[in-house]
Amino acid sequence: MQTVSSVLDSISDIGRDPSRGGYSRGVYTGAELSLREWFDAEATARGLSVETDRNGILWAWWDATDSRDGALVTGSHLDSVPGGGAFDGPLGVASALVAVDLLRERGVEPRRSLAVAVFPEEEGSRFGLSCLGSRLLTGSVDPDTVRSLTDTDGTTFAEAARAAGVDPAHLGRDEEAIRHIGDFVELHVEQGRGLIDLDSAVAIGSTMLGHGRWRLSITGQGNHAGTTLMADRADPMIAAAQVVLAARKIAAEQEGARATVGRLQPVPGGTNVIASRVDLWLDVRHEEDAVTASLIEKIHGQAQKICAFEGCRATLTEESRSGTVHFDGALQHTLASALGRSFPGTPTLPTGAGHDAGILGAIAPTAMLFVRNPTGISHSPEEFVERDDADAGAVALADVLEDLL
Ligand code: HGY
Ligand code: MN
Ligand code: MN
Repeated sequence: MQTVSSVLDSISDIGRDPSRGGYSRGVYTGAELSLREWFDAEATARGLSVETDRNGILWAWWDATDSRDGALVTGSHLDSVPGGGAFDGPLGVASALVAVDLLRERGVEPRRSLAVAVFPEEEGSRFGLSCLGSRLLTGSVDPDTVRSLTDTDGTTFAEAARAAGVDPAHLGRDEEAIRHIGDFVELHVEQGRGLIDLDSAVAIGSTMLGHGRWRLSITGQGNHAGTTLMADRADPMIAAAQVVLAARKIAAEQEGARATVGRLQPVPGGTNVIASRVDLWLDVRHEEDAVTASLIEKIHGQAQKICAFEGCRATLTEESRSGTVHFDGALQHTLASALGRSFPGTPTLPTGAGHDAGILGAIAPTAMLFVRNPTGISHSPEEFVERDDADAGAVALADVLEDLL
C-alpha cells in the first residue's frame, strides 16, 4: 500500500516555480490541470468514480449505498500560493486517498457513501478570492462577481473555467452537492508552531481565525525619475510604503491581530518611472470580527492621512471577508473519541489559516485534523511534514472516517 509521502512524491515535479522556489499551482493553470488529471487517475485506481461538478469541484465517490445524500466527505485543495510549499492542500488530498486504502484494508463496509473532494482556488492566488470553490457551492458569493474576476494577465475566471471544461454559466449554489455533504472532515498541514510546541503528530481543529482581504489603490502623479525634483512629486510608492508600516503598527498594538501586505503592484512599474498608481492588498485577521473591522478602519483612516500629506488619493475595496469559525462541537467529540484508540490525548488547536472546511461549515458539520509541520513555516518552500507524521495523519484520518462511516 502507498504511503502518503509516495503519493505526494508522484506530484513533486508538477508546478515547481524556478524563480520563487516552491510551487505555483494557480487554479486552471497547466500545473493545476495536471494535478486534476493526477487526482482522477489516483482515485480511479482506487475504484472511486470521479466527477467534476458545476463549480469545478472534483468528487471521487465510494458509492457504498444507493444514495449520496448525507455522505461523509473529506479532502482539501491542490492549488497553491505563489512559491508555496508541497503540503498546503495536497497533504489533505493525498492523506484522504491513503485513508481510503486503509479503510479497504480494514474491510470497512461503510453505511453511507464517502467522497474525496478537491476544492478549486482555495488560496485565491489567481483570482483574488479565497475558498472560491466552496463559496460558490454554498452560494456565499455572487456567480456574476466570480465570472468577472480577472487574473494579473486580464483573463477572467469565466474564460479560465471554460478553457478547463467548466461551464461558467452554471456556477453557483449547488443544492445537490449540499445535500450530499453530511459531514466534512479536512486534514491539513499545520501552518504554525502549534504541534511542535504540543509535541503531537496530529491535532483536532477547534476554531479558524476570521480574516479578510482589502485592495488599497493609491493614485499620485506618474512622472520621470530624473526630471522631477523631490519637492515636486506626488509619489504613490512613498504613500504605500508608509501604509505598509502603519498596518504593521496598528496590528502590533492589537492583541492577537495580524495585518499583512504581501502583494504590492506599482503601475506602470518602471525603474526610471515615478509610479502613477500603486495597488496593495491587506490581509487582516483577528478572532473577533468586530476587531478585524476596526483594524481595517484604522488602517484606512491612516492611509487617507498619509495620502493627503503626499498629494495622493486612496480607494479601499473589500475583496473578501469571513468570520471566525468554531468547528462543529459534536464532530470534534467524535474525532477525539475515534483518535483515542491510536492517538490518545490528541490536542485541539486553533488555526490562523483559512480553509474550505470553514466555508462549508455554513451548510454541514465540519471538522479539521492538523498534521505536525516541524518548521512551523507555511506559504513558503520551507513548509514540511516528516514521512512518519504524514502516515500518522492518514491513519488518524482513517480512524475518524471509519467511526463516521
Ligand atoms: O490564506 C489562508 O489562510 C489560506 O491558506 N488560504
Ligand atoms: Mn494556504
Ligand atoms: Mn490550505
